[in-house]
Amino acid sequence: MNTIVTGLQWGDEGKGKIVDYLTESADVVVRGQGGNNAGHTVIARGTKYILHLLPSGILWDGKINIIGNGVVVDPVGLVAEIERVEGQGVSITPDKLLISDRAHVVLPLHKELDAAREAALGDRKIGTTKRGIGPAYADKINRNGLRIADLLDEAYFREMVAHRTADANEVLAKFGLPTFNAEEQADEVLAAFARLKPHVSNTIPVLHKAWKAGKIILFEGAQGSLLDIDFGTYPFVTSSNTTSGGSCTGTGLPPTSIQQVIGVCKAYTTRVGSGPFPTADEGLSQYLHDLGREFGATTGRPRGCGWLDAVLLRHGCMVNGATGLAVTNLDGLDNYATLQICTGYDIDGIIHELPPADRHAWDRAVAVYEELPGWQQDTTACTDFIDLPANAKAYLKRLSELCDTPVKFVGVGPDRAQTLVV
Ligand code: 2SA
Ligand code: GDP
Ligand code: MG
Repeated sequence: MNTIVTGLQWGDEGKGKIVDYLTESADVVVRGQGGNNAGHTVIARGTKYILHLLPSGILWDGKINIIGNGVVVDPVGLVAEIERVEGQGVSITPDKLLISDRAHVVLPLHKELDAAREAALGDRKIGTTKRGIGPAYADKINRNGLRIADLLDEAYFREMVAHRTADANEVLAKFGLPTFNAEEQADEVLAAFARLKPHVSNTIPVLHKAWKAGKIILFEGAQGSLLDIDFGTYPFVTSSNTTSGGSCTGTGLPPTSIQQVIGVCKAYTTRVGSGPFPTADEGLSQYLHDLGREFGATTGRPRGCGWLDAVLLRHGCMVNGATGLAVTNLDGLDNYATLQICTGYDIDGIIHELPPADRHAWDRAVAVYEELPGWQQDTTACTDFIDLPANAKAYLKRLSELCDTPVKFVGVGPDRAQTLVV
């Protein structure tokens, strides 16, 4: 079955781990949105890999990994990532990694504009990863972006970078920030592109051929549903459609090619960056940070942590059309005597089962909780769903009921092997 793996919260649900796990029985893994803002962690055979632009199927031999048209690619960042992952013993050859010639390019100036805008916003900042994602997508929509195909024509690329740099320099000068030299910028990107060029092609027919031949395709989502530009906690979102629809527009494969959507969520909730977070809990954050968990895989920022929020999951399952759930990090709750699940938001005395659109309503939303008993047992050594403590199974059952979607996988540790099939 061709399957979309998508995040149901604010990113970092463990999508990388689930994609890596499912890759064993897949042929092709494709990313359709986001850029190197993503940080997908995979731990396999004792080695930890952090992937930003490389699809998480890259760790398996004999699989095709595709960076689709909907992704924004920072050529300099991607080359650094390839070199780092190759240094960990993974081969990255042109038959194993394909890059769409329609993907947009993140230029060094996009990163600078991202940082400048965040600084200008002050305490209203989005809390971006400063990887230039917003400005690159803004250029795409504004129809003055550069695509990977444009890098194949060096003279044209240089000319366009000169135009784009002149515009960006006006903005940077206004903020009193250092401006860019167009030639140096083009040189840097073109030098990186020399390493990437053998991987570039029209990836649409490659995907269609695989589909028609009955090969198994996995769509790897980045970020999460509440960071979606349309369905998230706008304006505290990323700049792409992170939900399942983005997998089609971002790859060129149509909805009719997909049979399954796995929504990934943690057994609790995390968020990094600014914006509302009704179930945030200082005690749970401290507890998980003390265990060395929940630090950003791209920036190292500590993630805020809180109780499971069924309002988010309900919305996420709905807009993604989730056919099943992968609940990760169940082991993070192993030591708690009592657990809370948020079943609704109280906004001005009215209970809401779905997230509001009004950004000020979010600020007034008070989580309404249901209490469940913890299991207070180590689950990390469980190798079968059946062996989970009864209270852990009851917690998963309640989670599933609240968002009307069956649990298909459970994570009890970060390693590939710590994945239970229900
Ligand atoms: P951006 O950089 O423009 O996409 O930021 C906009 C918002 O999207 C959030 N965002 C993320 N949230 C969670 N994880 C992400 N990836 C990294 C990770 C994050 C890190 O895997 O840990 O290392 O800090 C990610 N990427 C974007 C971001 O926090 C803003 O709220
Ligand atoms: P992604 O962006 O959705 O791929 O998730 P990240 O890799 O950014 O963050 C998820 C974090 O949780 C990483 O540190 C993973 O290694 C870790 N992780 C994933 N699943 C599990 C699990 O079931 N248990 C534990 N303890 N850690 C997990
Ligand atoms: Mg992540």
